[in-house]
Amino acid sequence: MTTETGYFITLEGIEGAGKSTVLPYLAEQIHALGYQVERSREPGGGPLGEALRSIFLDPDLQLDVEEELLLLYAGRRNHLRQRILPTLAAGKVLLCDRFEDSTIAYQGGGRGFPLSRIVELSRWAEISRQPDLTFWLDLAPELAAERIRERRPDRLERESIDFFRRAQAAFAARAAEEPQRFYRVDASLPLPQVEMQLRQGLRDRIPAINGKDG
Ligand code: T5A
Repeated sequence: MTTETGYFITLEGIEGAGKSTVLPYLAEQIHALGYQVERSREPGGGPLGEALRSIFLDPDLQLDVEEELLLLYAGRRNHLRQRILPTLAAGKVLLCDRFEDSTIAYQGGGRGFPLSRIVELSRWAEISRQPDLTFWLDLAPELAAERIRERRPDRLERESIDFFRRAQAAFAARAAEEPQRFYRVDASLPLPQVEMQLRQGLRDRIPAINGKDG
């Protein structure tokens, strides 16, 4: 590796936007730029987060938003300390399916929890590192719901279409506030065109190393 610190790259968007589908492609493209890549996800990623993920998504549990936030931030702190920061310090790319923008979209936008209190909790949990690049897979909630119609819904997927409209609006607001970090991808297009946009975003935002150009 020629870089001293790696890159933290996240994928965001509402359910069904295509994050899990494109993650392996994106990892390949990052590798082609000359980086070692580790994939991760939230909820999950670290040992504690993975254990909490099944609780968080359990459709048989009734959690209020405060309980959701406490689970998310316990897992996120552990993920950051034990996985994200060591990976970046080793000069690698950490590619993560969702991170804190999802909390702002779902618990903030979707559930209406005050943003200032999420920020306070994030500071308290010492979430000191934000992504360098965030691909926002932008897809209308109606189209996204259509794509995941067949599967058994987890706890969040049981929410109303209005919940996902509010989450979508929160992602759009984040992307507008931080254009230098966010890269919007039109996720309504066929997969090859979605992949083309991701490849372009990487080329625009992440320098190739070791003489490779992706
Ligand atoms: N959550 C998470 C919070 O509330 N707060 C937080 O802070 C965090 C971190 C995570 C849940 O937790 C919530 C958000 C979520 O509700 P999850 O299982 O990880 O749960 O859920 P998602 O990340 O949303 O995963 P999904 O599988 O639901 O969505 P994806 O990964 O975006 O979509 P994907 O890739 O599975 O694709 C869905 C379908 O669409 C097809 C795929 O083949 C698949 O069938 N598809 C396309 N079809 C046509 N054209 C394309 N371009 C397509 N791309 C994919």
